[in-house]
Order: sequence, then structure tokens, then C-alpha cells
Amino acid sequence: MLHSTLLCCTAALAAAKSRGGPSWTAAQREHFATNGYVLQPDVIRPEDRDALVAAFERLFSGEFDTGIYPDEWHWREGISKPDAFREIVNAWKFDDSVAAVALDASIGKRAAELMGWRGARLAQDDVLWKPPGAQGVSYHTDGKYISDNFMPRDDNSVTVWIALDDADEASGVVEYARGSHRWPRASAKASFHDGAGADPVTTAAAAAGVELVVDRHEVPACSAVFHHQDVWHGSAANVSPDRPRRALGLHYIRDDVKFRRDPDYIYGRYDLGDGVVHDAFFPRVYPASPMRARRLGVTVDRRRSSSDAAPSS
Ligand SMILES: O=C(O)CCC(=O)C(=O)O
Repeated sequence: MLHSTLLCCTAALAAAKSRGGPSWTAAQREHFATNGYVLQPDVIRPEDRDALVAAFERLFSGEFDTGIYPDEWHWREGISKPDAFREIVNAWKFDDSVAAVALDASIGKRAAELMGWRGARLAQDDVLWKPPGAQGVSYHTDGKYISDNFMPRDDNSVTVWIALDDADEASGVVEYARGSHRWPRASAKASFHDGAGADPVTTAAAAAGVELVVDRHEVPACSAVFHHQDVWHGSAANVSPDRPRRALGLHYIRDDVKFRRDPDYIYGRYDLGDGVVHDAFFPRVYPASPMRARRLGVTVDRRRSSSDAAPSS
């Protein structure tokens, strides 16, 4: 099923000064609660998009400005399959164009508002590149990679998938199993890069005893989809002859989570044994510290950052 949801990006964004998009409407919140995802226009500015797109070649050729390596780096020129889906994780640690967006308090604020959190940390970013002819991403849930590493586990993470090129049927939009964030949680980790396609979600739907309904939405460049940690999603191959489909995924966690015992290999590298989720590795983006807020030019709402404001879940 294709829903052509056209979010106005170009004209509106020409004048837009801030990131994160407009305030959530009641209809958007309801859509997210029911279906597990919601569209949001104007999450970044055209100049952010241009800077991010300009970084792709540089990043995938291994130019890491600070000398810090990515936590994951899928696809190398001359070594990897030309049609592989390309992904770099945690480019904020070495690239200013990614850091400027990934650490932006306004986007973190929208994530926190949608999830009912007091604040948000960046769990990881994802630089996502699907050139013409490249494969898609197998169905999975982000919670298996991210939420499972932290306590409390439920509703502790959300993804902001930001289109850097207009994403459509041909270039392979992210597609969602409608309402699947409410299914019983699957035990197996269905993998992003394993080429299993839609098999895992078909199995999960059968196990949940529900009919699988897949939603696909066009997403214009600079707009985003916010999706719940437990919603099943994936994407098809890019069958367009000449259009890359580039995107930036930002995965946020609730600001007050702790590590669970024995987090997985990648996240476990940042557990220093005290269970504390340290700012240096998982920066708190919202509420921003006053110093960072000044640098970013955002206003911090001090009332929301008070320690007695309990998170909702
Ligand atoms: O970009 C894609 O096709 C998939 C992205 C994804 O799975 C994610 O951001 O969680």
C-alpha cells in the first residue's frame, strides 16, 4: 500500500531557521501511538542537507576529522559489493556536519516530547546510503539493537529517520509494519544487513496472530519519520536508474536510562562497569546544558530540566 504523503519541504524550509519541525499536533501523536511511526516536515534546513550530502563520499572513504573511527562501517570502495547498502554509525564523533544535526537540542526535544520523556540522549547516529541499484534493508526493530541494552527497557528509544534525498517507491522508502510496536516482542534479533528481506516480519506477524499491513510513505528531503523502537521496518532496493537515496538516522534514548547487565558488544564498550550512561559517549541533547544551548542558539526551558519532572514510563 502506498500513501503519498507530501510534506512541504522546499518553500517552507527556505525560510525556516530552526530544526526539529513544527510542534506535534494531536493527530500526529495519535498516529504515532497507533501505528508506531509519524511523519514530520522540516526537521533539518536545506543548508544542513547540503552539508550532510557533501560529507558522504568523504566519510565512506575513511576521512575521519578527529581520528576517531566509526562504531560500525559497512561498505569500503574496492572491497565491498557495489550493490551493498552502505552505513556508518556514530559519525558525530568525527564529522562536524553530522554532529551539528545529531546533537541539535530542537530535534532531541521533539523526540522527547513524542515519547513523553524529560530529556533525550543521542544513542547513535546512522549515515545511510542506498545508491541506484543497491539493496534494501531487511526488516528489523531498532529496540533489539538499542533499547535492549538499557533499563528501563520499554519506550526508552525512538528513531528520527531524516531524508537527504526525496525518498519514494523507486528509491526505496522505509516501510513500516503498521502497529507492530504493539505486537508481542520477538526474541530473535532480525538483522539490518542480513538480506532476509521481509521474512522476519512475516514470521513475527504470524506469531502475533495479526494480518501484516505495510505502510510506505514518500518523504521529501529535509523531512523525517519518527519511529518507535519496537516497530518492524525495512526498505526495498533502490531501483531508480540514477537517484541515490541518502538519509541520516538519529537514535535517541531517554536521558535517565542505565545500562542493563551485559550490554551487547558495541554498546558494552561504553559501559565502564558502573552502569552509568556517560555523557561523553551518549551526549544529552535535550535539555541541553546551558553552555551547549548558548553555542547552539537554543533556549533551554529550565522547568523541563528539573530533576523532579518524572518521565512518563
Ligand atoms: O534507511 C533505511 O532504509 C533503513 C533505516 C533503518 O532501518 C533505521 O533507520 O532504523
